[in-house]
Amino acid sequence: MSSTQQDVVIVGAGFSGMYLLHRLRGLGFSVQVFEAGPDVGGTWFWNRYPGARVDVQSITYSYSFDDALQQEWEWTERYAAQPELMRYINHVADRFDLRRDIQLATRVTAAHFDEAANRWEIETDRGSHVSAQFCIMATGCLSVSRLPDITGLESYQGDWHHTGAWPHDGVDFTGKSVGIIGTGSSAVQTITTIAAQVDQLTVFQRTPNFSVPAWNGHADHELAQQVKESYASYRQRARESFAGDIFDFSQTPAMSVTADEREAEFERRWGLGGFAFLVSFVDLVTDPAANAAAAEFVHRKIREQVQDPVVAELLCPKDHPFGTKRLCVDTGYYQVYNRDNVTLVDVKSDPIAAITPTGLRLESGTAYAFDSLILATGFDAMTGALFAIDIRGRDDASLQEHWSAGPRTYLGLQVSGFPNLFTITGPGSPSVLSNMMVSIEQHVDWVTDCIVYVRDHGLATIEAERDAEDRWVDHVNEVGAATLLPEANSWYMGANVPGKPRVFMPYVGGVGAYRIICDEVVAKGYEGFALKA
Ligand code: NA7
Repeated sequence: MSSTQQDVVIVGAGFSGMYLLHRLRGLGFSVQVFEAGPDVGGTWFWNRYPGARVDVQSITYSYSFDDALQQEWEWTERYAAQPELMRYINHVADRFDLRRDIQLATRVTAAHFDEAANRWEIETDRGSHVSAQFCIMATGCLSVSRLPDITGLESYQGDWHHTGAWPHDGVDFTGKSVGIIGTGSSAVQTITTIAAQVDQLTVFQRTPNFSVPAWNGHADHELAQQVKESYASYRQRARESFAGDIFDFSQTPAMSVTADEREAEFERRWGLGGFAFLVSFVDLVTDPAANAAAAEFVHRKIREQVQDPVVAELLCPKDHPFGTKRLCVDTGYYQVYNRDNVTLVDVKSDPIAAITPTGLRLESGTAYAFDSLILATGFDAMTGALFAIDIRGRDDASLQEHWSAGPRTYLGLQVSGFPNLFTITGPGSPSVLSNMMVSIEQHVDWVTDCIVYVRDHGLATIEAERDAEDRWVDHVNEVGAATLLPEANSWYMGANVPGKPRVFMPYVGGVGAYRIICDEVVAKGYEGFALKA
């Protein structure tokens, strides 16, 4: 049992934890990072399933904090694949000499606030104990993978893998029959990538998702050069935007233009690729008529691409409004179903009853056999990684109790009753609705400046006030309720985890507007936070 004193403990060495370490160390703080994985990278380390790729263009989905880094790094593809992201992450870790303060393969199990000492007492599964003034949860929003609540997995004789905890050395599916459960983003990327490799692929779909084309390809070096020449203003535009990305967010209501004009704009956006389609008009996720028009356009695209009309209909999402579950971004997903070796099975009308030694069985009794099973069944999003740690604040109260009816934060940054504890891209912040890199950098900068403020003013603690937290939670709910987003059974709503409170967790006010709010809070002397000497 080793015991040390630090200024700051950071939990997690993904994009957030790494940048936090870099900033805080540069400001003279002693910092210890704990990372559960055997290497840095967080979510990108684990999600190494076939075809794993970022859905935001890499010239935008990258660190902006160091100009030399962003000038020198060359992305090879428009949307970087996981191996390239890992090369980037490792390059950053080496370039900024981060590894010496990161203890790998060490899971933080508990973080308890000692009120008498105003310090966090942190325990790990390796028996180490650290006392720190500040504790920062850089634990990721999609970092706890979720196995489906289907019986019989332990009886399955083939090999099975969850996309979010993929074997480091990969899996060779050549010549194998493979079953995959799930049709979210991870499944869409996996299916598209392995379809040509496997002998037979059976896709078990409960809910079809809307997917738009990425039009991925080699990086456009001329464009990259242009961006680099004005990277500062490019990054600034992303920071001030709604989603932290550089695309033209339309201000036009969809129903204010003619049907032909609407069609032309949808078509143009479809051609641009990626999330640009989601903001073709200002009101796609607020006005039901606008939403229906977008859904109808995508349905038509699906029917055009899929030859078998029965399969095409099954692939058309009809049980939730367009854009209310995370939009998938694909490279030839729908066409995959034209292949002879790919079969789509609807497990909404005939649910999976059990996983069997050879495959799985549906409630109707229909059985499927396959050599390998892929579980693309998602994550306990946003709160899962925090609840995996026994976090206790004042009066020994646990975070889990405080959040029993859904997460409650002030600005997604702090929780009342938990002084000097911060969450990076926590619930109640734009996080998963945005380009995560922009939101991560904003939170890291805000938290770092806050810790400097506490130090420079000789303070002991900073803590969200209960009132401020209540008001923020109301605001997050109000903004969410003004959209169609709460209608879907999405992981944003906690709906994918049985028993999880049904609450719209991220803040949908936009990253630009949110940043202004956070900055104003600081300008008003950390309004809504109690500062104690
Ligand atoms: P998602 O988007 O949560 O997708 C999980 C999928 O697994 C989804 O299609 C689920 O269907 C399906 N699922 C889960 N449990 C079952 C059972 N029991 N039976 C059948 N199907 C099931 O996770 P992803 O990993 O794809 O993506 C997560 C995020 O990572 C993504 O949004 C991006 O932000 C990156 P359901 O919809 O619940 O009917």
